[in-house]
Amino acid sequence: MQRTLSIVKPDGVRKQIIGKVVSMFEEKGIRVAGIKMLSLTKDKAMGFYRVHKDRPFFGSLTTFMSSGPVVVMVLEGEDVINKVRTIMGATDPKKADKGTIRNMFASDIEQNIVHGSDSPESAATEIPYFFSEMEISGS
Ligand code: FUP
Repeated sequence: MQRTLSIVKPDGVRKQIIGKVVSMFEEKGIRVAGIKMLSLTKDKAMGFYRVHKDRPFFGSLTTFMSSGPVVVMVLEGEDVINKVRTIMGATDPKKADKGTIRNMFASDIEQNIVHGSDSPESAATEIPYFFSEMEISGS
């Protein structure tokens, strides 16, 4: 059993598709083990995306991520990291497969609705960035 960190980004919350995103994960047998809404400060967004700190889009991305509330989730299941990334689709919605979250709902490469950890190592740092053990219900 594997865990990953997913986020419905501020554009997803503004578009009122929190439920749709969660459903698309649950319909594939993925379990929600932790979930909450919060607003990221610019600093907290910069900390979360620190691996991208030298990229040209870092300032704009962290301003966007702190522009409104987000929903952070711990998702659980077999091979959940890869499954979630398949359901999300490619980072750039123009390249995302049909029927993926980003294909259906995202407007551009920055405002792309959803985040999912890209590896077990990322999940291991991203989950505790938002959740204490007490806030995660193991299956
Ligand atoms: P992903 O794992 O699909 O979320 O993609 P990355 O880790 O490569 O990028 C993280 C976030 O940075 C993306 F979700 C959106 C943003 N980004 C941009 O704004 N512009 C880019 O060219 C690439 C990524």
